Amino acid sequence: MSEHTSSADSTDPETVVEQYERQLEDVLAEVETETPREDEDGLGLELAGLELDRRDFIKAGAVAGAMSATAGCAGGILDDRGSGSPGTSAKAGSAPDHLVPPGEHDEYYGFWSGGHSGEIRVLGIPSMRELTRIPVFNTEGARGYGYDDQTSEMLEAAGDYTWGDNHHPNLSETDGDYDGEYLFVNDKANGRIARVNLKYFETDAITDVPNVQSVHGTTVLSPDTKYVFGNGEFRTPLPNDGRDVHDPKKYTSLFSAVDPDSMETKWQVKVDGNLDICDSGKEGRWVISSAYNSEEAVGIKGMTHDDRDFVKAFDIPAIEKAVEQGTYEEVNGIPIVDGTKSSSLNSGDRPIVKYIPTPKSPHCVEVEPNGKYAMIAGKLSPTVTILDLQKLGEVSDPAKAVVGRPKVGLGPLHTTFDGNGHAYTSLFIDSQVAKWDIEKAIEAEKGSADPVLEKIDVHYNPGHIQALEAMTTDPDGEWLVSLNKLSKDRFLPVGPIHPDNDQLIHIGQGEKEMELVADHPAYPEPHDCVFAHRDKLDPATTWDKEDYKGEKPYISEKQSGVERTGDRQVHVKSSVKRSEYGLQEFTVKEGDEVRLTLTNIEDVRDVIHGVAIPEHDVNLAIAPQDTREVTFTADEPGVYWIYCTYFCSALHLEMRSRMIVEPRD
Ligand code: RUQ
Ligand code: CUA
Repeated sequence: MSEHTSSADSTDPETVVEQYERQLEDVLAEVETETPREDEDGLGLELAGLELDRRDFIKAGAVAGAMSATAGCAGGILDDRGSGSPGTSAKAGSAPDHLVPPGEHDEYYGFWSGGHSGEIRVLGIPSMRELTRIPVFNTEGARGYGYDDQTSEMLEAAGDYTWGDNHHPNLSETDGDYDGEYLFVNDKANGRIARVNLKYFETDAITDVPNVQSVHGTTVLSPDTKYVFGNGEFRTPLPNDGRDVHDPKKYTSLFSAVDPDSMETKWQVKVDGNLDICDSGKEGRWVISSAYNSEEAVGIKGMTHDDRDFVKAFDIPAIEKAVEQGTYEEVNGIPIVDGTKSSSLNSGDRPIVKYIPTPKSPHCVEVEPNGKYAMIAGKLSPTVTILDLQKLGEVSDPAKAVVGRPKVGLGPLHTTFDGNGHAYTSLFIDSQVAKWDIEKAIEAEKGSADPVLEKIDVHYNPGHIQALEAMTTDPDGEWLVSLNKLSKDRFLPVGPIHPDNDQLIHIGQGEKEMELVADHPAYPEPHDCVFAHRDKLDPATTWDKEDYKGEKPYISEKQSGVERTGDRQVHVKSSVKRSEYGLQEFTVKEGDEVRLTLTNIEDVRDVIHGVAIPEHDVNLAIAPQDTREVTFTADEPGVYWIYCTYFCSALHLEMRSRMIVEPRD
C-alpha cells in the first residue's frame, strides 16, 4: 500500500505536510484490513455506494499528499484529479463587473462569521468591500462594545468570556425568505447562541445554552423561525458536574431548541454519537444534523475504525409532542428528550430521531431550495449523500431515503445552490469547487461521477461556499463565494499568520461556466457567510428613542448635570452634540462610583460622538439619538480630560469635558 517515493528534506514545509498525509494513508491502509465492527443495525455493507468509500479515501490520501506538495505553487493548475471531469482554471470571460463604482451601492449584504475573532463582518456583494463589523462575543473599541454598562452586562451574564468562536450566521425567515429582522450565530467555544438586531446592526442578546459545552451547527427552523437550533458538538456527562468523568460511554451530545424571541432554551434532545452541522427542511418538520467519529476515539486509528457514521434527522413536531406529554427528564431546568437509538420514543412508527447511515465522517448538511433533498457532504468520502426528506417520513428503514450519492471529488465539505437545479460542492483536498446536476445525481448510479458538470480551482482548501440567497426557497445564483482556509502565496506576505482567501466566482443563473473573478484576503477566520438582497433589510440610519423607552433615559441639554445619589455615588448626565458636551466639567470625590449617562442629541445621520476618559478604561460610541451609560470608580484624585473619539466636526479636537476628582481627605 505504501510504496511512496520519499523526498528526504523534512524541513521543507510542503514536505512535512506531505509526510503527514502519507502517515494518515498508512494508518487507513491498516484500518482497511481490519474486520469492521459488527453492524448492530444489520444493514450489512451492501448499502449502495458505501463500500467504495474506504478505498476511495485511501486513494484520496495519496492524492492529498501530491496536492499539498503542489498547492503552494503560484497559479498551479492541477489536473488529473481522478474525478473524470475536466479541471478548469480561471479565465478572462463574460462575468459582469463585480467592482461597484464610487458612490454606488452593492446589491447584496453578505454576513461573514468571524471565527474566533468572535465578530460578524458585513460585506457588500459583489464588490466584497467590508462595510462594517458587528462585535458579538468579543469586546470592540471602535463601537465601545463591551465598555458601556448594557453590553458589558450582557457579555457578563452570558458567561463573562472574553471571546467566542462563531461559525454559522443564520438570518431570520418569514415564509421561507429573509425578513431582515435578526441574525443568529453560534459560539463553538463556549456553547452559546447570539442574536444580532438588523435594525441597528448590534448584538442584542446572547444565551449560554444550558447542559452543552459547544454549539457548532446552527440553523433556524424554516419557514418561520419558530426556533433557533444549536448542535452540541462535544460529548460530555449529563449534567457535567463531575459525575461519569471516566466513563466516556455515558457522555452525550444534545440538540437544543432556542426560542428566537426570549432566547431561552425550550428543550433539548439527547442522541447517540455527536452532532456537527445542521440545516432545516423548508416545511418545519425536519432538521438534519451530521455527525462524525461514532467511535468517539481521539486517535486517528480509532476515529477511522468504522466504515460509517450516522446522520440524525430530528422530527420537530414529534419532539414537541413528547415534550408536551412530559416524556422527558429535566436537567438544569431544561426538558431533555431521549432521542438515543434505544429510546422508546424511537421505537414507534413516528420516531423522534432517525439515524441514517452515511459513509464515514460526513461534514455539512445543506437542504436544497425546494426542500426536497438534504445534501450531506462526504468529507472523507469523495461523495455527497442525497437524502429525500419526503421519503424519510415514509420509510421505516431510513437508509432507503438515500436517493443519490454522486462522486464529486476529494474532501467534499459544503454544498450550495443556484436555484436552477445545480449544486456546488467545495472540495477541501482537491482545492476545487464542483458543480453538479441534482436530478442527474439521483438518476445516476451511486458513486458515479457523471452528474458532475464542471470544476474550478480555488486557492486553497475551501470550507464553506455560498451562492446568493442559497438558503432560501428562491436563490439568486449569479455569484458564489468560496471561503478558502489557506491563501499561501496569493497575497503580499504578512508574517506567519496568513489571511484566509475568500474568492468571488461568477456562476450566472447556473447556465454559465464558473469564472473566478476576485481574491479577497480575510482576517482569520471566517467559516461561513450568508447573503441577503438589500431590499430585504431596512437598517436604521439613526436611533429611534422610542425603541429604548423605559430601558434607558434620554438626556437633553437642559437635563445635563450632576446628582449625588449616595455617600459614594454620583450620577453624571450629559447631552452630546457637535462640538460640545452638555456638561463641560463636573466634580466628584475620590473613590466615588460614577454613573455616566450620555445622549447624542443630534438627529443627523453619521454624526457619531465618542466619550473617552483617560486612565479609567471608559470608551463609548454614541450614534445620533442613542443613549449610553457607563459606571466606573474615580479612584485617583486629579484632572481628567474627556474627549470625543469620532472625528465629528471641524471643532472635533476641541470637543472636551473635564472630570475633576477631588481628594477625599
Ligand atoms: S464548519 S468548514 Cu464550523 Cu461550518 Cu464546515
Ligand atoms: Cu464629537 Cu468628535
